Amino acid sequence: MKRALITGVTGQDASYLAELLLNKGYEVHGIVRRVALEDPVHRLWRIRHILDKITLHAGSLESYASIFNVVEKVRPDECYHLAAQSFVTYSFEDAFSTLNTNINGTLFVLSAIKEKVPECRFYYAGSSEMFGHAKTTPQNENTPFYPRSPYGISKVAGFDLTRNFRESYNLFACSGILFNHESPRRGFEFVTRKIAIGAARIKLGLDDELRLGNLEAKRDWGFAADYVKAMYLMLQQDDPDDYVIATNETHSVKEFLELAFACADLNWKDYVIVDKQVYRPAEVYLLMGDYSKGKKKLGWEPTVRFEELVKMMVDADLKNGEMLRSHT
Ligand code: F7E
Repeated sequence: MKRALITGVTGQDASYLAELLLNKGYEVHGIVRRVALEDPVHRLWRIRHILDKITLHAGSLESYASIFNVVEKVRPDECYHLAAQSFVTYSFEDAFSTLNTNINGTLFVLSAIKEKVPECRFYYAGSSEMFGHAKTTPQNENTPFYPRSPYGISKVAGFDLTRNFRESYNLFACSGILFNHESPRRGFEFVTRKIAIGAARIKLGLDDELRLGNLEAKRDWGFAADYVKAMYLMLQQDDPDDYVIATNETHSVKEFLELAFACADLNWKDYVIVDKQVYRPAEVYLLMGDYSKGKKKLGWEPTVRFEELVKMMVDADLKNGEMLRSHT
């Protein structure tokens, strides 16, 4: 039985990945912060349904010792490093902790693997935010990086560390450059979920407005459950490599908004307030990924497109009245 270790196991991607690996017969282990273990109702909701099938270990990306101990104990065959401070807006507010957690955390995981289980296959969660202010569209594996936030900068550093460990120590280390990927399990602070919940709350009479930032930004949005399949596939190849995972479509925040509100039979113009306070100090205006390498080498393709994704998210939140009533 293969053993997988997932960092950031309480997150959206990890919840889908853990399900996928369990279905494939893996023994699944996850690293969580102790605070999450102490507050399972709020922090473990995405993995509640599989808690009896996976093993959780307390650890922190801020402590090499804690990561080292878990890696030594679990001795994984595959490690999926998904943990990070992943909210771009917050990375402007606290660049120090974002850089510290994301860069050192990645270095700690890579170093522990190199020391204890050098044969372990390693996946790094890269991001389209590394392309940032890209000079060409669509972006592929050869597009130069131009990050526009501390988060993007931290992800470029993690990408470089991953490649460097592959080249220096022969680790089977891969990076997925994943474009935005969403689902009904998306965190509440990201724009897609904020819109889906906003539309549902307005529909249920719980709110009468929704404050958003830049509606003109364009993103390549896919479905998270599709994207974790690509992570898994990267670690099953003969050789380690880096891949762009995307849908090759781009849509503005405004398009998402229009469609989401229409799914709730609402007109967004009646409720949305554009608030300059929500704008970022430096914006990424346009992202669209060319996933042809992933398609050719991994046989990967997205199965859920934009319209279906928006509808899936709004429908899920409309059905979730109880959670919405407690969400402020
Ligand atoms: O913003 C605009 C905002 O926070 C998308 C993370 O998973 O994907 C995600 O990063 C766009 C931006 O995601 C609001 O200015 C307008 O242009 O949903 P987001 P993100 O920054 O693209 C990448 C691939 C990652 O790796 C990240 O970890 O929407 N926007 N109004 C807003 N964004 C937010 N959050 N809230 C608003 O009210």
